[in-house]
Amino acid sequence: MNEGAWSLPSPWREARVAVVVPTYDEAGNLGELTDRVLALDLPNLRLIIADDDSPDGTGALADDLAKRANEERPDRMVVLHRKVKEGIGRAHLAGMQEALGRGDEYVVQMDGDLSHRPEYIPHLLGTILATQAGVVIGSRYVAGGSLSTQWGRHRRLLSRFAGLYVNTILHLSVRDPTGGFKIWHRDVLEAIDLNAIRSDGYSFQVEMNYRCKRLGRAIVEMPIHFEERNAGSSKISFAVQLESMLTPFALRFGRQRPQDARTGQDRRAASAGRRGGGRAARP
Ligand SMILES: Nc1nc2c(ncn2[C@@H]2O[C@H](COP(=O)(O)OP(=O)(O)OP(=O)(O)O)[C@@H](O)[C@H]2O)c(=O)[nH]1
Ligand SMILES: [Mg+2]
Repeated sequence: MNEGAWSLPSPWREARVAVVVPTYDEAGNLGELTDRVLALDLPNLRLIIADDDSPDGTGALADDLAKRANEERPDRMVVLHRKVKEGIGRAHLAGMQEALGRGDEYVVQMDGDLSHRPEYIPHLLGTILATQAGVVIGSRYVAGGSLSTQWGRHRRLLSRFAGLYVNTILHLSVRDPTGGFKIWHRDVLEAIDLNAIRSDGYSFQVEMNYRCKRLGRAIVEMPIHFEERNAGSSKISFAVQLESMLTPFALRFGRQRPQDARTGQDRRAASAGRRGGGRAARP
């Protein structure tokens, strides 16, 4: 068993949880990550790796690890081999769709560089089960949360600014809206219409929070300690940063998708009902 990780009581520990990890050149981290995730006391956990044909051989390594894991239980570890590097958002979407297709009830998303401690996964699951939130975010910026001491002043400021920027435009009221360690209820992922997500890169995190809030589902934050990446290097490019700057505007002021328009109509009908003139008044 995984030292330092929670054991949840039954029936929570038997929940069907998929852990989706997008990887691009994470060969130096994947072995340890897989060991730590599969050592958790969650017997129905499935690990899904979404690799974009990493030049360092992460995909082949993942296949070897999966072969071993699946001797214990079939499909305990699934590897998606994607042909081109399309961004972390697209890789997450592929992993989420795989999880939904396999009937998993909760979907965790985490990075493959060990910045996100796998031992928090039972905490995330316990929190979503206890609160019935749509999504629980492992947050660096709520009380009890913390950042690696290796993060310099510039990086801390940038991260804080990004959070402020996103909250100002989208009114999310989330302390860590750009955080990437989360757990979702499958019903929210089904309601969101994953095919309509516009983000390719890191703005995926923000867009998903926004969609969740538009559905009227709660976003809950749980404190985590965020580590510096273990091995390898960051994949954040200028194009990805630009997308992160523009996406909040596109979400807030861009053309609404049919799903959002419906939500808007429902809201208008409900407020007309409250004023007494509508036919949508509820008992
Ligand atoms: N499949 C896939 N994974 C990606 C892509 N871009 C990033 N990733 C993975 O997404 C996760 C987060 O990427 P990082 O480069 O660590 O980004 P970050 O954590 O914001 O940056 P650092 O703090 O510098 O590590 C890692 O597991 C990456 O391997 C991509 O285009 N495709
Ligand atoms: Mg990272």
